[in-house]
Amino acid sequence: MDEPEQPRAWRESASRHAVRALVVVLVACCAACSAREQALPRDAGFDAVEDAGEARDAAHDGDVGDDGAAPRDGDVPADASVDGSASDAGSDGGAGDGGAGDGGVSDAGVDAGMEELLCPLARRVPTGCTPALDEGVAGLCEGLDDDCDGLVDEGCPCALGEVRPCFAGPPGRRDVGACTDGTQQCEGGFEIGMWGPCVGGLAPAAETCNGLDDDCNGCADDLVGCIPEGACPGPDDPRIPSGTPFATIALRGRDFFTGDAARWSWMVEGGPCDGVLPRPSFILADRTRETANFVPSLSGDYTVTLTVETADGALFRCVFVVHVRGPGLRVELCYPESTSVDLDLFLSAPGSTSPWFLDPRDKFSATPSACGWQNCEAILRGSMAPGGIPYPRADWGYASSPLAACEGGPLGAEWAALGACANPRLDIDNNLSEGIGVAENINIDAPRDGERFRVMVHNFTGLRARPLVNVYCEGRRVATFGAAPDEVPTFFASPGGVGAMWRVADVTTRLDASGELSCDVDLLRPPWRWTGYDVTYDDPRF
Ligand SMILES: [Ca+2]
Ligand SMILES: [Ca+2]
Ligand SMILES: [Ca+2]
Ligand SMILES: [Ca+2]
Repeated sequence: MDEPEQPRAWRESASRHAVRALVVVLVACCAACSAREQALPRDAGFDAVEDAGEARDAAHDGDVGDDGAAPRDGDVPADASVDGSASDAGSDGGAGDGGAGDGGVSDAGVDAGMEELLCPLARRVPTGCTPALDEGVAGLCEGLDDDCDGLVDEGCPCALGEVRPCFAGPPGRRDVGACTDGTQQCEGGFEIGMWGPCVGGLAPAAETCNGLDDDCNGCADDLVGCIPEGACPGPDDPRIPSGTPFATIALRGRDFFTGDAARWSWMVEGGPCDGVLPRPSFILADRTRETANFVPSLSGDYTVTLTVETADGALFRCVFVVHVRGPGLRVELCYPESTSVDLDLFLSAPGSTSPWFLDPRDKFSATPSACGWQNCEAILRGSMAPGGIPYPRADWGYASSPLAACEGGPLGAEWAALGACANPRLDIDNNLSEGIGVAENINIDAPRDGERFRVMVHNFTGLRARPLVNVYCEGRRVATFGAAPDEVPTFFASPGGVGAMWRVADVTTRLDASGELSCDVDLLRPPWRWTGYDVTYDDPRF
């Protein structure tokens, strides 16, 4: 539901004629200092990048301005007052602000004088904001912030742990310009959860001179005097690289900036495990060079920021999202205590209901019917009883994947010695010797239709830990369990027995007629209960 555009005459006022002179002065000034107008100001230095980042963060936090762009702070140069942000608020009618409320009469006059020049009314994209409402009551539970109050799907019920796409800006601006979806997860602890904040992706942000429509109003670089020295990519731009875990992704600055560069700077932000792990889940090499090399270890969305300090001291900035997609089903575990506590991830064989341990008193007697450290890594370890039969490799009838799917990982040399990547496989093992502070994951590159897998996390070392589990289906995160505020409350092992087990969820894979994979994920509750996680101590049951 788009609000009607206000007629131009509506904004005319007596004072407008007085400020027209000011507009002329501003335009003249801007033409005379083009370098400063073409990008963020020199004196702001790289701090301006931080400010811009904060503005974008603010948009993610739901603090959406009247026109849907992130709010500006005091460091933004004077010319910002005539860019698309304030101006299109007036013409859109804003998000219910009546159109003339912000900035006062003289601002409105300046904006009105410039806006048609910078972004003609016919091209401006309406915000699509509805009047304030409860989106749950209204049944508007579609991943959009319909009423532009900064909350996506407030009041809408969901299944705890579910993750889905969302857009953190005004609905009309979705997929316009730089704008692209992020994700939100269902939180709340009870049987019926509520949608959490929409994070990642790109919401409308302050317009900068970079060839891209940053505030997603329909006009790129609607700034006075802007002549961009490059072109940042929108979400579907073929210049945005994509990739798979462990493959090196080249981030080429020259694909985006063509002017004279004094300094290059790259920054990458990862997914939920990067908020938990003591070190990044990716490598970013050559981060101050024209071409940086980025090696992710996990699937998911990574937000990349390129900042170029131009030869004349201005800043040119691009922000875009790189999608890293490992195929099939991927389950990953990460936890903040990963440098001092050894948790292990297990995935049951399709349809299995076997107890997780052969001997209820032996925490190293994991069942051979589940995939874990004992039978799913490149090198197999342990035996089913002290001095007994070694574990055979988990073989659930899947073909192996080409070596390229795993040889870039921490156990790449071991997989290379085997000649292929097994399925299922545990390709990153967090342990307290060779793998400290990393995520742990189990992959099945080509699961079949209708298979059900149970995910379990084992704490055998005793100390308390706060595990977080992500489920990816064809490279898209579809569920996250154990993230704040829904952390596993008590997860420490007793000294004897098999320790603590968290039965996280059952994942059922679905293949449609075209072979496209989807996954149903069902959170597991304790038997006969509707709340809490299914955590046991010294109980090996499935
Ligand atoms: Ca809302
Ligand atoms: Ca909604
Ligand atoms: Ca714009
Ligand atoms: Ca721009």
